[in-house]
Amino acid sequence: MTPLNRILITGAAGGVAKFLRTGLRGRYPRLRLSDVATVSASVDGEEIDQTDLSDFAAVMRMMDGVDAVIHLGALSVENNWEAILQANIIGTYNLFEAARRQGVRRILFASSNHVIGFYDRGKKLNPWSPPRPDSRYGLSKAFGEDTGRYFADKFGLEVLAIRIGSCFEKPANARMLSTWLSPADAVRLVIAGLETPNLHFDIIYGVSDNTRGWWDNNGAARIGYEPRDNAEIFAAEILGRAVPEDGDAVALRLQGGHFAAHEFSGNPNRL
Ligand code: 15L
Repeated sequence: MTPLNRILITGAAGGVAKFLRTGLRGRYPRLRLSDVATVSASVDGEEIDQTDLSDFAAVMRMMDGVDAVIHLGALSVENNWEAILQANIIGTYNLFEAARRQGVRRILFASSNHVIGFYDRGKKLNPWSPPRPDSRYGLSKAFGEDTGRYFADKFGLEVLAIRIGSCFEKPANARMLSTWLSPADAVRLVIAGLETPNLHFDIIYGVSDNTRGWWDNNGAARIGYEPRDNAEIFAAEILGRAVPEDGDAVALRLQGGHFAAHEFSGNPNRL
């Protein structure tokens, strides 16, 4: 594989991008950091770009000279349809289309566990379990995964969809003892995704090696991702709290937690 010169990170002002920006610094000659919001000043090798992903001409300019993309740019929680449509649906399509036209080789698409958020917590899922989106946000991430598969099959882009669990400094509640992706594992995962030699289209879970994990992530080995962290070191502290996780019966039952419970109506028995 020819060396990667310029990597583009969209959504560069967000939390996950901040972990990656630090973790990837110095590994590739150039990191182009793009967001619709202001991204803080660059250090050597970093290029700052401000692009609204729903503006195709701007996305084409952003993509110029890029070898691989880490596509984090999106609304990262539930929102109204119009907002999700512009940022996550049209924005993602524009990103793939501009990448194809500009000859980008590889895209890592930041998907989310909310693609499968309507499954019960006990259910062991693999990446090919049928989607059960728990929100308009989760639905947009399912669209992004399918968009990646389409561009891989049709045009030969190399695409990895990473279904991120909960990527934060520490797990915040009992649910995240299962879904946590540590910042260091996020960096390991992205490096593996960028550098694995044989990729057509794949989906893997972006999760650490959590004792209470819900997902079969054996496919991670295919791309050389070996998580080293485990949320269990936080279990005693979190489970010892008076309320280890807040939420109603639907939130506490389903993998998607609050995202699944938000706007839920009717009888939970139908699930
Ligand atoms: C996500 O997809 C969100 O972007 C993030 O804010 C968290 O809520 C995470 O999922 C999660 O499920 O914990």
